[in-house]
Amino acid sequence: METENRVLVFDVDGTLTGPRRRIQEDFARFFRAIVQRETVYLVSGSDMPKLQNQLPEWLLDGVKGVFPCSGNEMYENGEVVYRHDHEFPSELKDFAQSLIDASAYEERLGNHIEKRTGMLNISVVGRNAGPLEREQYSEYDHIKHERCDMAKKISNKFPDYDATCSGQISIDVAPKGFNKSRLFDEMKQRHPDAVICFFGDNIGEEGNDRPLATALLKAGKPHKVFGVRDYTETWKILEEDFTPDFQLAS
Ligand code: M1P
Repeated sequence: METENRVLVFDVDGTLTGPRRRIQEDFARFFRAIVQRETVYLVSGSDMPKLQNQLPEWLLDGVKGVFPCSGNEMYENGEVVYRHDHEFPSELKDFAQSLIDASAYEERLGNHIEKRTGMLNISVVGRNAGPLEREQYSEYDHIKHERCDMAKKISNKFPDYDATCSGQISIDVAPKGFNKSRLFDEMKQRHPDAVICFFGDNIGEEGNDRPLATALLKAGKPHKVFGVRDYTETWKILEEDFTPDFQLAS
């Protein structure tokens, strides 16, 4: 299969970078060749300012398109192509706040409910947490499963919304369908005959990469989904399987 007949879509946090961390220099150097050779798109729960902190300009401008806010925004060559926003009911925000208030986790660092295009990001420790505070909350969450419990409560109480516990410290909430699966239609329109290869670290049941992974696997084409643990695994797969003469198995 010709390389121009495949499209590579990458999640960012946990797939190309550490959670909310800048891309590693050595991986960025390697990844540059992929961006130059392949048709590459990025998708992230984060908004554009966060992505600009994590990724160099050449990468954001060099890929075919960037889909921040779980695909509720699209950028091409640094310009906005679309924004699909949503007005969230105050009952939902109040309920999220009540869950935050009820948490036994003591440290609260501010910015607990962040409005992004078409989604809310909710965090008990708060988005102002630095790397150490993130690690500490993440350890607590691994033991208590607090985020997934909160996500289930939100989804149960507001059945028109999905709550996913991806990332390290937060939950994303969006109306049903306002998720990364939006990319599937966009890719089909732009590259109708291409095989789409998606790399994400959160393809599990509650993960925010799941809707796109499911859409691809249901489509009946030889699309590929690569669930990765971190960027080093993404790197390994790209090195091993995406050499210039790599043939996608059908
Ligand atoms: O891309 C995964 C997640 O990355 C961040 O999560 P956290 O801050 O919890 O590590 C957020 O941008 C989140 O929206 C996103 O889904």
